[in-house]
Amino acid sequence: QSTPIWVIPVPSEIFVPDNVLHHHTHAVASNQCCSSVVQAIDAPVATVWSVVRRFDKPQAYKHFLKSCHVIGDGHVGTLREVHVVSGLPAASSTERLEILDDEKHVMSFSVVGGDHRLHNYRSVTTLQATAGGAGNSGTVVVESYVVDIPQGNTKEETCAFVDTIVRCNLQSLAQIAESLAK
Ligand code: A9S
Repeated sequence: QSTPIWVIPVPSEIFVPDNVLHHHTHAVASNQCCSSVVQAIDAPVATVWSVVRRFDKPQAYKHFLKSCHVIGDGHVGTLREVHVVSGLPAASSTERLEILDDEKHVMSFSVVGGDHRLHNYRSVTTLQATAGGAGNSGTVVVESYVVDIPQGNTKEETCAFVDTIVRCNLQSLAQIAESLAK
């Protein structure tokens, strides 16, 4: 049995207030890995949040997903089953809403099943207001995750795979929020 160690994967150059940082502090066992992706967006927090909070519609900005079916009322504990576009080593994923905080702008989900290799995946996404370009208000999104390292893969391979997906998702989120804010 391995004892989990606590990991804060957010780079220290990014200022994250303590009440937000504690959401990004994960218990990570030796068979798991943990990392984060940070994305600046030139749109107000409210605009970015309007996209992120839709647990029922992740395919709005996650282009690797082609459909989503929700079981539940949108509160914590709601499940969704997403289907994946072809070309990935996955077909579907069943995910549980863990946190949806409309005041603090924190959302979290965990993977509870499905046909893929990312077992026990859990991610947390937080939004913070910043001074954006030209005096407009902007947003910094931090998304951190922890996941089991699949059999036959290294920690580095696993993090590289997941970081790529999360980075694509957050770049797409930025594009959508920035066009909504125009
Ligand atoms: O959906 C997310 O926010 C993040 C990730 C890493 C999702 C990964 C994924 O849905 C695939 C895109 C299908 C890739 C899962 C759960 C497994 C994969 O292999």
